[in-house]
Amino acid sequence: MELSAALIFLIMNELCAYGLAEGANYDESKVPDYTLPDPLTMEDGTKVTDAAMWRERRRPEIMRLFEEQVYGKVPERLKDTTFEVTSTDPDSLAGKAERKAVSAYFAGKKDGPRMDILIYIPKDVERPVPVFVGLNFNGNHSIHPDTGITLSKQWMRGRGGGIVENRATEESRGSSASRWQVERIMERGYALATIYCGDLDPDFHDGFQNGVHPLFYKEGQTEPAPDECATIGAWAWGLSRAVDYFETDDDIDHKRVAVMGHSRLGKTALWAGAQDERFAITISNDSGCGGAALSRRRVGETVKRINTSFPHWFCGNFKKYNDKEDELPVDQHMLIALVAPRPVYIASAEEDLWADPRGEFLSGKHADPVYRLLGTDGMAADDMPGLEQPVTSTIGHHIRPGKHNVTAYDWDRYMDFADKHMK
Ligand code: GTR
Repeated sequence: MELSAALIFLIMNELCAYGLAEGANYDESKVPDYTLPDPLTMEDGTKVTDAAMWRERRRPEIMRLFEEQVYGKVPERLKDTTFEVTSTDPDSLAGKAERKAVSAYFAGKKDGPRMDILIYIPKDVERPVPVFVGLNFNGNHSIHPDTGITLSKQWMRGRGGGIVENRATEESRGSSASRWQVERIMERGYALATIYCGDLDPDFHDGFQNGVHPLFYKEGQTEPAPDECATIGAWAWGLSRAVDYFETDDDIDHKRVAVMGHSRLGKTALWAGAQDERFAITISNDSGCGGAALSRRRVGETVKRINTSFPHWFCGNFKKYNDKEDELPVDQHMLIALVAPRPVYIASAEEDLWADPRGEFLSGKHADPVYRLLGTDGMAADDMPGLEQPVTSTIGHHIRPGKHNVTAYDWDRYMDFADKHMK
């Protein structure tokens, strides 16, 4: 892609993130009639009648559909992967936390593909500590001004910079701090682990050469097959690799891991939580199209729009559903259902119309029958709640005032939810 085209692409996508895209529908009265696939009816028409049938037959069927048609298949962990704790500071954040930096070397070589996990562990809390894990957009050094965090050397998604040679600067330390609320998380007794998504796959389309994909290729393969994972799949794979690491770290409670993500990384958190049952809680912050929002509503961002703006996010087969949402064998309520019976939380923002807050709520609601079949309280709200009225049943929800973002309010609700369901 030429530099100028890349710039226009980035600017257009930023505008979309704020709900300004032209031609999108935001009018509830113009939502087309649609029929959702029933999570509790098998493809051959058989009804799912009990938990065993869900677990043994319907869940694997839905999983396969999401793998083949939406996000693409991912391999298991790579057998050569090694982890190294590269630094620790027992007294970071003015003595409130211990900071650890861990590298995962996916091919077992320091100069090969790797991801760096930044971990803060609160002091004076009994170990092992429950943890929130999430990918970040702008490098581990962006989540807090702490100068002990290594500045990422990876490609960065920049504002106004070139798409190829865009690197982090010292000034970008702490640039996303408001989205992470590190001190608040420490005060509430949770550890926080984060990884730059670009370590797994830089967020631009280069034909899947510069991320982890080449590690997955068979001999002679140069790009993913139409049913193999693209960028979101690779990101989600990385989150599971972080859990592999937690299983080796006595300070972290790998049975109490909450995965959280915002927007494109919220889509990723949902897909990670759906696939990997080691995530005890899955949290979607403003994940929108291809995340929590129902595709068939076509409100805000649509399947065609997302596949056009971000051709590298979903697997090749997903493009078949551009303007053909009704032909999808799944919709996003079934992604939520894959998380069942584990707690899941769907958060929206009032002004984030591009992500279709109502469609996000509805996928939680339409996953409720599966949660109930599995013996939980599902989603304890019949209609979409008003602003700042969190629902804390096994399918949790809130909508807050304001824009597409992660705020202290969002984090406080996630920690309330984790206190209730994970502590
Ligand atoms: C937008 C995109 C959304 C959402 C958002 C983000 O441009 O259309 O699907 O992922 O970016 O990740 O901030």
